[in-house]
Amino acid sequence: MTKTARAHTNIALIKYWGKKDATLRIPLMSSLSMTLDAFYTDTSIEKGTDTNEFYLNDKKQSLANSQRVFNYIEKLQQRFNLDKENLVIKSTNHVPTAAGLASSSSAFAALAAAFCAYYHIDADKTLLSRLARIGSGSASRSVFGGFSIWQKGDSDETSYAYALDEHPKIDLHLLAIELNTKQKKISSTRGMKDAQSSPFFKPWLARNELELNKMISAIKDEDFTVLGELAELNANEMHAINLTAQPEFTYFEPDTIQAIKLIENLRHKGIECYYTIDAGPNIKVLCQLRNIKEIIENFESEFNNVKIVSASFGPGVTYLD
Ligand code: 2P0
Repeated sequence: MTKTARAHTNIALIKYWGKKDATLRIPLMSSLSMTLDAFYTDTSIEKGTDTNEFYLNDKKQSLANSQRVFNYIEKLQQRFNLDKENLVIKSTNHVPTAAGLASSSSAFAALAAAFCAYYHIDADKTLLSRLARIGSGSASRSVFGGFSIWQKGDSDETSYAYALDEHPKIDLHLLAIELNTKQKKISSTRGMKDAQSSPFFKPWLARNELELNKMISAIKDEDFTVLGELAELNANEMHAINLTAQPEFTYFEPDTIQAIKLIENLRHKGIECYYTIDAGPNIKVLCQLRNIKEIIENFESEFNNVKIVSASFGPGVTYLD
């Protein structure tokens, strides 16, 4: 009996960048994201034999590369008082390498859902979000489509995502721009821990509720300008904190700055677009349908061999068998 689930990646417009409890992945702030149609992970679980096996994109993974997955599975087996058993887990990432998007959000949302299906656990979406959160914080939001909010809560029971609007009408598109394929040097888990040494971390945290509420209003009002300006500000706040951590670090590369300048120039020319940046050097452009073509042309003429993938709203978790 094989059970398969699909989850899409999400991009945070109000970022999660700090944990209150690292084991349970309880965040210090609430976050809000857009689930993306273009990028997803399919994960199946079936009964194993002598050992656990993990395949990623049809390639059997080493023990070391499988550890995070099976540590997570073991945690869930314990939580539901299930006997420890060997499983074969197969994941296919439909996240083009060109996207420069992390796949842990879709990966752990799909894995949590496949786990529940395999063990016949009747998990509602709130429980599914809590279970996905334990695998990777951002995965809690990928349980839902459209816009979702991960309310920080203060315990395993109260820290989960919910849907703000699964079928948004706002004209909002994301262009994932691959500028720099270098492996990131600092994992998100590490980066968000180190960022807390910045003198600006606490002031940023104090702004979380205000920024979240403003973003919710922008979405309800379908106000692309407010949404874009605030998403850009929030991303820059996160990166400013990294730059002021002790010791400082940054995910920016020279190409990142050049891309920021290009977006500023496009705005001066009247092409409205904004950027957001996660734990890596690549930029994601937020724009409206009518400007996609021109923005892509501008990036292609400024950067050699740039790869660009366009996305809009995707659905929440689905079960494939
Ligand atoms: C986010 N990021 O809200 C933020 C913004 C990256 C920058 O969540 O440690 O893989 O597994 O809970 O979810 C990426 O970090 O971190 C992330 P863990 P995760 O999307």
